Amino acid sequence: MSKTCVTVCATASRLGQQFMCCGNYEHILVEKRGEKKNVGFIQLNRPKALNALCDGLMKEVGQALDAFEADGDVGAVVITGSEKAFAAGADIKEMQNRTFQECYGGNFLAHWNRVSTVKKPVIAAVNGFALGGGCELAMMCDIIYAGEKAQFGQPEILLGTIPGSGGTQRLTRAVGKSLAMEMVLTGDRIGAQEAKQSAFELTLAEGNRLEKRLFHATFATDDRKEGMTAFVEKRKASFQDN
Ligand code: CO8
Repeated sequence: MSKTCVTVCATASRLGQQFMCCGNYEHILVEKRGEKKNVGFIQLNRPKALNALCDGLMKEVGQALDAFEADGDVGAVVITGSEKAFAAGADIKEMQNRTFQECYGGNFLAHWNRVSTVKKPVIAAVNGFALGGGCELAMMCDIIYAGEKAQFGQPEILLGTIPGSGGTQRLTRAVGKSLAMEMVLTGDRIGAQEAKQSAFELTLAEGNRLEKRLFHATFATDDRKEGMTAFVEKRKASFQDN
């Protein structure tokens, strides 16, 4: 199965709209769909935070994936968000006051990549914002179906940090080094059409581990703290290069 094949598809919005509430989850909606109930369906459901990925949400996604992986009736899994946001990134408010020691010592994000280890095909149905960890979550899936209004981006630089779960690695393989560097260094977003045009297939190497440690290292800087605090306080960040 190829990684990060981007397909522009109007069905993404339909997938995002037609769900029923079930399961004992706080941050996601989970059900089995399709005529034969053989599609595992996970909808990120933190609408007020544009589906920002908090630790609890990612734990629940892992639990739902474990259940679908173990369910012999399920042949594939779909992960989606809302019309406005697939996910606007890792939860900045949750990360704002974390220290380097907490991130590094606790191996922050270690369990967040369960999606990439699922043996069954996982499809991301993306509409709206897929930013930071949201873009990374989509890229962990085997296939991305992107609605016309999907926007992919790695805006971590604007918060004084860097991608932490594959943004510098999978994005490079998905859209090529030049565009990936432009996106990571500017925080600029691309739409579904541009993502599709730029997408090509490459294998994933072991840059992810290094990236995670560098992500942790940004928590040792004042600028990372300032970037996230400025976001929460709704003001422009004043970076000091520290
Ligand atoms: N974390 C926490 N809350 C968020 C986030 C976020 N990432 N994004 C949006 N929200 C909240 C806002 O704070 C706001 O809440 P409130 O109403 O309480 O103030 C609410 O969602 C709505 O947001 P906005 O008012 O800002 O909505 P707009 O339509 O004006 O703007 C944007 C939408 C452009 C998406 C804007 O919200 C934004 O820029 N969000 C931040 C995007 C971002 O920087 N993402 C990267 C985060 S860092 C990261 O992802 C590190 C990755 C680590 C690995 C993860 C592995 C899976």
